[in-house]
Amino acid sequence: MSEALFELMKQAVIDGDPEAAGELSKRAVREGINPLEAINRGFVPGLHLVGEQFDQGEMFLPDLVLAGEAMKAATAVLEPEIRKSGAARQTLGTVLLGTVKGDIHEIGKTLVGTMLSATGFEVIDLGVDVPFEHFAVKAKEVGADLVGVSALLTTTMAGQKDVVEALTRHGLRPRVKVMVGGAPVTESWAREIGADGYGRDALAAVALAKSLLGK
Ligand code: B12
Repeated sequence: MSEALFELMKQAVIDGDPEAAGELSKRAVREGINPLEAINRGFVPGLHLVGEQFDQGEMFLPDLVLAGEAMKAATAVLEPEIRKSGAARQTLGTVLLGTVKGDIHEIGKTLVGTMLSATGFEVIDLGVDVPFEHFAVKAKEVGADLVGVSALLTTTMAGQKDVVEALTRHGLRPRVKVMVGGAPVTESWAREIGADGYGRDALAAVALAKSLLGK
């Protein structure tokens, strides 16, 4: 039964229909469907399809924008549910999160933040288009244990390296750990830039954060 709902969710993103995406999310909550599963198996496949079609010149920027709006309408309903389900209440550590300078993709980064806080981390989200130095200044200010850096564009990935370097310049490495993620990012890229780890998705990010902080 959830399969049919997941298919409607995918279609709502493809159609760029925030209203339908919001309604379908509410329906998922009513029907007791796991909110992360609704995101990952319902809405995200729609975004992947839109991304592919955009890449192939079959969809255009307005389609991408509307797909993003539909996804945000869905996460506005589902992310609070994920947070509610967070059982752990002790703080596992402080995580500073942001998308690198020049990059305004926020959906994946925000989802990672939601999952981390549902697990028991204190999450400080710096938002998108964050200057490299700002990661370091803030990490010092809040006493972050871990910095998570998101990049969705091949052109902005290099900014993750700049963040690692800024943290080093501020004398925060290796005490403050760094994890990176985003669609074009890989394990080998993480190693190459001297980050401590790479997370493929929000669940992997939680596992990685726990292991980096020895939890
Ligand atoms: C929605 C979207 C947009 C929306 C973003 C809306 C928003 N508020 O975030 C808008 C319309 C703004 C947009 C703009 C652009 N976009 Co865009 N966009 C997408 C799209 C379709 C989906 C991204 C998304 O939200 N995915 C869903 C989330 C859940 O997945 P995710 O982001 O990958 O995050 C997961 C993991 O990567 C990981 N993760 C993410 N961050 C982190 C961080 C850490 C620390 C860890 C551990 C893990 C982690 O966990 C997340 C959760 O599971 C992708 C296609 C794609 N398949 O990725 C293109 C895509 C990323 N965009 C692309 C492009 C080209 C652009 C533009 C340059 C288009 C243009 N000509 O203007 C602009 C760039 C603007 C800018 N300066 O940033 C290209 C990038 C190509 C490339 N190789 O660089 C893609 C791949 C589309 C394509 N196939 O061509 N985009």
